[in-house]
Amino acid sequence: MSDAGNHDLHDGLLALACRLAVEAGTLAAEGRQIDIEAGASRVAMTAATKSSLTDVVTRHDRAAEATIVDGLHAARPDDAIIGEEGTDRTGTSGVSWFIDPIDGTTNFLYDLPLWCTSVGAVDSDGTIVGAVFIPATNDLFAAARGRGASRNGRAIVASGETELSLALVATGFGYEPERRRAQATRLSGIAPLIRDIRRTGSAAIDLCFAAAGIVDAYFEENLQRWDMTAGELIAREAGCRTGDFHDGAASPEELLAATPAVFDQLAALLR
Ligand code: LIP
Repeated sequence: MSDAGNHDLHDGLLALACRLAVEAGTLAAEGRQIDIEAGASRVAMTAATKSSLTDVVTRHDRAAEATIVDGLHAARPDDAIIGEEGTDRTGTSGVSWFIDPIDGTTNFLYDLPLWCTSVGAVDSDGTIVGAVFIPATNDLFAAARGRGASRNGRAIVASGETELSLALVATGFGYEPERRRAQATRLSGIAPLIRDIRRTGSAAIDLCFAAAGIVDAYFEENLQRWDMTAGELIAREAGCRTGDFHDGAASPEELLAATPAVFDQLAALLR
């Protein structure tokens, strides 16, 4: 395909990702508000649990995923779609979508504002486009491969922090108790060496905050591809260096996104 053809294709994919992230996030936010006004308890909002009793699914997760899947299928019926709430459609186009209808589900359940909808598309060369929408702040983060990253249409760049001791670092924890114990133990060794820790509860938001320089770095392990696909591209296109902790590529198993000057220092601590 010509460069112009690729550019047009990526424009279309980005517009689709942004539109569906906003539609699904808005639907989930409106649904949550209805539950609040009806006095629904957190138990009543919980439709199921997954890896542990704290890894919950609400009916809004499922409704938001259905909105995205229907929109993707209508616009691009030959694409593959993988979603956190069970969507697993194969495709023939070479484009695959990874969607997290509500990233930060615990925050959503507790009516804490830091949750988002994340929609990303990949091909054989990696992530093509990514869109992350935060309904509580009406922030839309977006990026297309090789074309920079934006927040509400304005270009964003990673922080220029060069000192690890001054770096504000976001991270997260898994749902399984023993994994959380190990993550907290390692964090106790890192915390004295950096400015401070932030734990938002959403990998996609952490990655967008790194992209916008709101934090200087973010790391986490044992994610899912839908947690990170859109946000990792946004962070990278904004100038973050991304990778694992061992000089390899970013992966759900090990993900580090940081302003380049502190990446190696933080990776060394994580190893
Ligand atoms: C969340 C991740 C977050 C992690 C949480 C949880 P979910 O995803 O985005 O980074 O620390 O434990 O896994 O479950 O809200 O979609």
